[in-house]
Amino acid sequence: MIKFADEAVIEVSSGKGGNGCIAFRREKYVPLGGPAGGDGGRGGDVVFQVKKNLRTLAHLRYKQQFKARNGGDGEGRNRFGRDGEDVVIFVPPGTIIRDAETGTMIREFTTESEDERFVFLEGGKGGWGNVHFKTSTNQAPQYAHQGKPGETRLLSIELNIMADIGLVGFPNAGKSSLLDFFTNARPKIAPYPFTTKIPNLGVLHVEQDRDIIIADIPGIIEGASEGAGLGIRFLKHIARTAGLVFIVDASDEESLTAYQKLSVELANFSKELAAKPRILICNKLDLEGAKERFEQIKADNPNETVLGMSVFARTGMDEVRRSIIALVDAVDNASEMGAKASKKARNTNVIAEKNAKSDFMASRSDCDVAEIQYPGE
Ligand SMILES: Nc1nc2c(ncn2[C@@H]2O[C@H](COP(=O)(O)OP(=O)(O)OP(=O)(O)O)[C@@H](O)[C@H]2O)c(=O)[nH]1
Ligand SMILES: [Mg+2]
Repeated sequence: MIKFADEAVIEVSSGKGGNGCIAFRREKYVPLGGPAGGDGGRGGDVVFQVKKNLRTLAHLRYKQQFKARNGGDGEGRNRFGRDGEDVVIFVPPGTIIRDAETGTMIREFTTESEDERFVFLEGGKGGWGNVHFKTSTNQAPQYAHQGKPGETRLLSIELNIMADIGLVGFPNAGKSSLLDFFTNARPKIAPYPFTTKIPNLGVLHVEQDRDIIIADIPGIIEGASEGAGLGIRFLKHIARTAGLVFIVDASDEESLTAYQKLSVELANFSKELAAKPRILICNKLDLEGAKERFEQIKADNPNETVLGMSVFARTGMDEVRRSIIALVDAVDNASEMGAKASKKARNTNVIAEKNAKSDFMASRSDCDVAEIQYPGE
């Protein structure tokens, strides 16, 4: 499976507790009012919470400092200070939090449950106001406690990213072109087969807090399951995607049989992979004869979702985008309805597979294997 480590280093601080107050009652007809200084409020906590639609740590790379609010100071007339607001940091399932200095693991989020709140740093306690210090010998205490300070820690956050969608097609069909169009990845694209030699990952940004990761793998050819071409060893890297997008080059006569041939190779490799939900895209509709072949392929595959596009002419792209999102949504909804579809397995396996040996496991430090370029980097 394609995965690579996404990383971010962030500084988090809990809030300082508010100071206790020194005050006395000053009221008409109460000649010697006692102490009336209220307590300081608690500082805010540093809290981590899983958000399952988040797929990368990009949001932690834009903002790197997270501070909870300080508690308010106590006031006269026994009024307590306000509690400081917590800072909540959202992370995708599969995130691992470590102490940046020692590397010690603090927490891993293995499930998709969004209910779990992990309070990492508690805010400082508020100080007592002078009302607490009244004794029989000291009726007018002139002191109160300071609030306790908050804490600041440097954390390194890691995530192994896995693809939601795998692209499958013969060489030269336009898989990398599709990745280039829809995502932030900039794979090599060239008019000859086997341009892509190692998998590429890209992030399709759907909406705030919602990303879909697309994996572009090297082209498959007939006989791949017996070792032809680059072989199908790359297919294992899309084994846990939600769905597959098949792409055929409709300008080529071979496209009429490409889908069936690809399906056979896939099924020979893994029944599970072959059973994944899929859509079929006929690309290069700008070229001669392509539209006719597209119609033919649609007619030949009445049970499949068959779409046409031209990455060059930018036609059909909106529908392709919608269908890719719908493919992931369908699997997510199925898993939410208790069907235990693959998404859950994908995410719970993030950690389990972290140490699994993979010839294409990569980290951002060897990004030529699998790279996410963040806009603006
Ligand atoms: N005319 C036309 N050419 C296209 C279109 N989409 C991609 N191409 C071209 O087709 C060639 C192959 O595109 P790639 O995206 O590299 O194809 P690929 O499927 O990634 O190929 P491999 O990596 O070799 O498996 C490139 O020269 C592209 O510019 C299209 O819509 N119309
Ligand atoms: Mg390619």
